[in-house]
Amino acid sequence: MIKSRAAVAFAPNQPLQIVEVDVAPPKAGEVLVRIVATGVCHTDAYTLSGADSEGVFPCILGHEGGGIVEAVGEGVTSLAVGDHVIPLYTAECRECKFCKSGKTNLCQKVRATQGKGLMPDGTSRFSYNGQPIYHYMGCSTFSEYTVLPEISLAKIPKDAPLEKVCLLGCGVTTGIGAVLNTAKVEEGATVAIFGLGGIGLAAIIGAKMAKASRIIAIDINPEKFTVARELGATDFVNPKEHSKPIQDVIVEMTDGGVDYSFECVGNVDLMRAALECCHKGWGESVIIGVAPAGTEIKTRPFQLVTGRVWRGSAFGGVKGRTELPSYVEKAQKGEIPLDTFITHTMGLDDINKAFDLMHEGKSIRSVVHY
Ligand code: NAD
Ligand code: AHE
Ligand code: ZN
Ligand code: ZN
Repeated sequence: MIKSRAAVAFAPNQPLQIVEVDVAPPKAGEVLVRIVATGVCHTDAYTLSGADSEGVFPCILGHEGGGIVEAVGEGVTSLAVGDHVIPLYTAECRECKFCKSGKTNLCQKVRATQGKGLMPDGTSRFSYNGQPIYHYMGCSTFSEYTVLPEISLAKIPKDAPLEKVCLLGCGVTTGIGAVLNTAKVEEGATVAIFGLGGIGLAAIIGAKMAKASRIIAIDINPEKFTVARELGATDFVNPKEHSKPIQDVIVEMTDGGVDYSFECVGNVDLMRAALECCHKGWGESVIIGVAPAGTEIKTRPFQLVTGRVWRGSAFGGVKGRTELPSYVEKAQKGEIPLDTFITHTMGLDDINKAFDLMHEGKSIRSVVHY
């Protein structure tokens, strides 16, 4: 057992408590990682709010980290002590039906236990005062030390700054990947992006990389438009400034609708708007936002009959162990401006501030340094 400082979510809707937890050594196929830095994603806030059907408490949240391998369990071959890694909430075993399909990044090897807040053997490596604490999304990066399956870690070059490339563990990769892998936006296409947080702004980068001709940035917080413009958005729409449905506004702006749209908020009404602002015959809408348990999407089936397509994207369709190193390389070359996303940094003791800033609409990403 080692001691680790961690921000524990003891119950939904309560501030995280910074305590010293016990971390058990990695079992076979597992790796102990010292987290150097972690971003705070809206999904952490979503689970903390109690709206996540898979949310279990007490748990250690966090899934956007960067760290260094501290110890490896029996049989671990692809990683060694000292390697730099990014935890993956979407594992890549390379041998399950999903990994072998060539059609998805959604490896299922450890997904069932991960969704229950447990390691693949059905137990937790974390405890506090002798009581087990649940893992989260297979990552739990809000603990200085965490244990993950070997297949849930992407090895990255040692010269990549962990306090920046941690953002590639979720938000930035998700937004870029949704545009390039899921939608496969082509040169000259028109794109609408709903929600300009870490995910939506990264989707703008993806759209720019794909050479989209028009990138329409939509948010109810106009303060987000400055960075959106910096990253390449061409048009800016605040739904609060329009009396008609926002899909109608976008359809009028684009001679019938956009080629691609991305919902990066997690609001089912906005998901409908994002679908319905797509062009008849071919427009495709990608749902990235995570909506609360119990909510459902709706539209007239006619929208789909007349050629619009509704898709979803998890972690941008990216296979983490294989593809994440190339994202790190792009960030290293300056092709992915991670600094633009990091509006705040703080120590673990101040992690609750990161949630406040997110809810107040003041941050893009807060990065916690251990
Ligand atoms: P964020 O809080 O940083 O950003 C959300 C943005 O949406 C804010 O700028 C906010 O002002 C805007 N917004 C809120 N309501 C709006 C509305 N009605 N119309 C337009 N804009 C609105 O969040 P984030 O970290 O960027 O995450 C966005 C969503 O993506 C969340 O639901 C998160 O859970 C989800 N997510 C999904 C994946 C995935 O793999 N599918 C990965 C990461 C995050
Ligand atoms: N437990 C949640 C699942 C939410 C969800 O869809 N998560 C995304 C990643 S969000 C990262 O910020 C995802 O990868 N989904 C695919 C998967 O296998 O979970 C709920 O709502 O039930
Ligand atoms: Zn996330
Ligand atoms: Zn797999």
